[in-house]
Amino acid sequence: MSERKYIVGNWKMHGTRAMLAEARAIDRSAERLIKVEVAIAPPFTLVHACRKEATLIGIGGQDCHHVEDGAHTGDVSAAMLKDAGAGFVILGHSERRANHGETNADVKAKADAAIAAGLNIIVCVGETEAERDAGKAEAVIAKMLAGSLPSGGEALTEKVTVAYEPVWAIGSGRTPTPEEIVAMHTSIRKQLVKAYGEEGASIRILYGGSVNAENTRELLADDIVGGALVGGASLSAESFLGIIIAAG
Ligand code: G2H
Repeated sequence: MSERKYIVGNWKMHGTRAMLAEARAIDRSAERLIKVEVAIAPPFTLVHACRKEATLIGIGGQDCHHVEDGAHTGDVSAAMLKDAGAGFVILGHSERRANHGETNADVKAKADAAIAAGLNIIVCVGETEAERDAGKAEAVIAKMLAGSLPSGGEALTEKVTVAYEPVWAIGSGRTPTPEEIVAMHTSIRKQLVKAYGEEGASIRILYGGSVNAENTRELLADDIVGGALVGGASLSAESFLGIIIAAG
């Protein structure tokens, strides 16, 4: 692995203030791990506290609304996340798409709002098992990307990261083979160049789905895999640091 990998912990709906100790421990160790860029996305309620506890790693949100403020009970805007100390936001995670009916158009609107608010974005895409079995995975991902990426062209490329998370690999303990990951990342790279021109070649593409300390080295071995979006194994500093060390 020659490039600096980007390892992002997605805490999902896990964590009360007791979890701040994990953020602090990750942050202290991340200082020594200069070969790896590290970030965590805690629940909204912990974004500000994590930003205060952890000064070296990136802190982000897991979703945002597409308007800045208004009568949207229960929602949080990109500007609010930014104000709380977030530097990025994860958008279009398959759990948002499945549980909240988010469409590609919704994700794109959120992406545009996040960029306008000064946040970087991680746009998630992934096929279901049925789509993969039907040989449609690459076409499905291409459509998701075309519909979900923000407007604005190549000036945005350093603000955008794509996470490839096959739905069937999420929290299941199953992963694609390294060859399957490289094939999909290569396909995504082509789509990014199509969308953004040559600048699209520099957009980071992460793999996500059942990443752990044992499989990180193998799954991230190819340079085209820019890092990992990690769920369950990011919830303790010990297991997350195992992944960070393996990625470096
Ligand atoms: C995929 C991933 C993090 P996990 O959702 O985004 O979760 O590593 O638990 O499969």
